[in-house]
Amino acid sequence: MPYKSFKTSKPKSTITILPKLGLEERDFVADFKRYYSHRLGRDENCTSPHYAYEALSMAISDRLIERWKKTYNTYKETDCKRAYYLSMEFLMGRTLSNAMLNLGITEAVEQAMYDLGLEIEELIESEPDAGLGNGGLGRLAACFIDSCATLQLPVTGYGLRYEYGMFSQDIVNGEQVEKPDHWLRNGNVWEIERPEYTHRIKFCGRTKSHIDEFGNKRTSWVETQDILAVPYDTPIPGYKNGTVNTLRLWKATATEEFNLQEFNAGDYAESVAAKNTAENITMVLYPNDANENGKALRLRQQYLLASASLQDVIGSWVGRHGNDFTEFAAKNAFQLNDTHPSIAVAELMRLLLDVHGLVWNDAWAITRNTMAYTNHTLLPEALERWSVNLFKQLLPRLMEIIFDINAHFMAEVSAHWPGDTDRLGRMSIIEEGHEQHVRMAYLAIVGSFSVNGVAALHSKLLQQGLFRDFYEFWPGKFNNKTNGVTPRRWLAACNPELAGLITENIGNGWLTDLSLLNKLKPYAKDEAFCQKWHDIKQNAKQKLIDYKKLEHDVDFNVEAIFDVQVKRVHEYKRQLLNVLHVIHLYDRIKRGDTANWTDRCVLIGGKAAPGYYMAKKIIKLINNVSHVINSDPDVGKKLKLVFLPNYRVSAMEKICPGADLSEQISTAGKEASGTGNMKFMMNGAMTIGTLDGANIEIREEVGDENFFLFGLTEGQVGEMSHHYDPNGIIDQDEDLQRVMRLLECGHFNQFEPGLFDDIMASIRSPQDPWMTAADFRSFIDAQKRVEAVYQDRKLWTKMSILNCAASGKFSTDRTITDYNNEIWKLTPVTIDDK
Ligand code: 26Q
Repeated sequence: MPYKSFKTSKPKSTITILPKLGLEERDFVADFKRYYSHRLGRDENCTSPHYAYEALSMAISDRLIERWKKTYNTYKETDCKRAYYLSMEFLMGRTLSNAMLNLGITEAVEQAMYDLGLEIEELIESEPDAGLGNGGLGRLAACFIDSCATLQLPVTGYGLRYEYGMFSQDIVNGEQVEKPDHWLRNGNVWEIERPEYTHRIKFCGRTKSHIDEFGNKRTSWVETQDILAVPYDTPIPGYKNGTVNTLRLWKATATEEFNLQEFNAGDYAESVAAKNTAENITMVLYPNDANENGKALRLRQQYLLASASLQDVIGSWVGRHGNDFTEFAAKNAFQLNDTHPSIAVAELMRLLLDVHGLVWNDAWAITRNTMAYTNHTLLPEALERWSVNLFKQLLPRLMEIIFDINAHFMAEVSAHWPGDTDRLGRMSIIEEGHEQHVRMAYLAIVGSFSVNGVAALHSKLLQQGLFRDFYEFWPGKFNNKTNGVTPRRWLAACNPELAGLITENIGNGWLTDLSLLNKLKPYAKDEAFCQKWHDIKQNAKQKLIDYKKLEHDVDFNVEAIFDVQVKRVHEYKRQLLNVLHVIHLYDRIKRGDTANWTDRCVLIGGKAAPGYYMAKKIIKLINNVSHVINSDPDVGKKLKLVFLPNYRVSAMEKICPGADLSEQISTAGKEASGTGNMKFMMNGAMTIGTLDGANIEIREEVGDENFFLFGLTEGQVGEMSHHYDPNGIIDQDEDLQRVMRLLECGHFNQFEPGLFDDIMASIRSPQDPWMTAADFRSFIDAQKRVEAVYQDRKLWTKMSILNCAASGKFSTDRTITDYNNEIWKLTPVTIDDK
């Protein structure tokens, strides 16, 4: 009977078949109104821009999710090779304007908000930064996933959903005060919780072995204390191409039975506390702080990321291929963002051996053919080491596997260099000593098919220094991938005026092929174009002043050179050298040595790790010097020094368009790459810098005549360290003597005696690894060359244009193309965006 069959057989679900959402002004007006009124329950009496921001974001998120689903299904159907970017940090910043730009709806949305009587700028500003990273390494991960989506590459970002991001920085009496950053307080409209993809993560317990039916030793990890990893997904749109990739961040939660066990034992309070311990794991982002090294909670975080992400990938593999892993390495690649997720090497072995029953050699071949490791530092003190005792207690099964990996590896080394026990000791993943430690970088190198540095010099120094033995063993494993930044956020979105002028003249191809900026070169000779360029730069400087006026009472002068150094505060980055220059200029003014003077505004911003004593002192010094200079009537508009509090992604978006001079003044050989240098260059700033990190490549691209070079080379630094005599240098240099005298007589700490003694001692120490005194003279001279050029406005503008024109190499589209061609080897997947 037709009637009956109609009632019993369920029709195929059509619940997700929807007409495509419109992208016109009226569509955004309608959707905005519905969300604002019916979802958020607000009306015209609500004055907070936050809800308007939410309503607009929900409307835009709908458009992302449509394309997201399509991308997801296309990847599944094509069964393409995939890559996964494993990172403890994704420093995403704000999402709204980036989503508008990449969907190509900026104009329609701006019109819609205008129609509604709303100020779009106000909505954009009410979004908190997603500050889930410390600095360069975290922001690089964010730029990378933008480029992967733009290049239509099937790449997923895996990270942690910290409840508290990078602390927010207040300056109180010139000192840094940290405030927790509860960025999720008002919810996050861009993420979707997916509890159905939760994974179980084991900790502690013990291991138990037996021999299986084939005579293989099998191990299980038992009596563990488990927690759950719940994924939250954020859509990552490509630039106008219909691709929307995924950033999947894990949140730790307690298991039900974990609580129940305690509860049954009659201790209710203990059970709630246990839940807390579990949820603590993803509570807070660790600041990049030597004092935080070796903390058990950090190791728990790292393991949670590695285990949850690998279980996720393997789970979906087994869903498609069953327990057949023969093609796994051909279809999957994991990029490890520094050693932070490198426990993944051992965890992949554990999953393949203990959970999926593979034998050692097969599991090891798969691991070694899927993992790739990126190093981001040359500072030996920054290399991660974990105490073997802590490891054994927290992750006993992983520790066993690492010992086994090391035993196999030591056998390989012995076979290659028979009898070379020194080398075995140097290369061992286990560092011997008073206490044994696991060297995570070595684990990462041994377990990967690719090891790269992040700029040409850095990669070369890794091969010749830190990883020399490994390079001799496996020269083919080592390669360079010079960093970049996404030109969508760092030019198109943050500097629409400059972007508009560029597009007007050379078309819009540069947005996805930044090398096309070289078409700007001939315009450096075009007077009308130069005038427009200059006006836009001056406007951006004025906007920066207006933005900062809110916080400062300093009288800025747009005609002055805007000299900017923004980055984490670290001795090797030498904010101190910058301050010495400022004190020198101040001293000249006070002495009346101001013939042919160039006005200058020096802006310095950045956070110090909470436990980094010297970095905090440097911040205090900057603020004290700033106070003295800015309130001295003799100085007037000739010189200003301002410390910009709470430097972060959204601050850089306002700062880089308005910078004339970019300070990249690290001690040569210490800055792996730098990426702020690239953002400034793209926005037409000139660089004053040492031959360090990517500065070298920036100078190569733009030409020596368009770069202000100073300082010792990496080789000279190494050479000089054996006989470094800062006091001799100071005695020989009248200017430096005067600067030191001002510092030493307490001119900048009149009511705080002794405050800067440690800073002065560091400059005068023959052991000063940063060699600040050594580069002083050369820095001052380079700054004089800066001033001479700045006084020739036409020449400066020409050089500014040429810097932007030569910045094409520093797009992450180029970087990711290199990662893909040389490491991942993925095929781009076109998403039908009709
Ligand atoms: C380590 C142990 C415990 C807690 C935190 C950490 C930790 C966290 C973050 C250690 C290092 C970092 C971040 C390092 C970083 O940002 N490095 C920078 O990476 C950039 C991208 O490659 C480079 O451009 C910079 O030169 C490099 O300093």
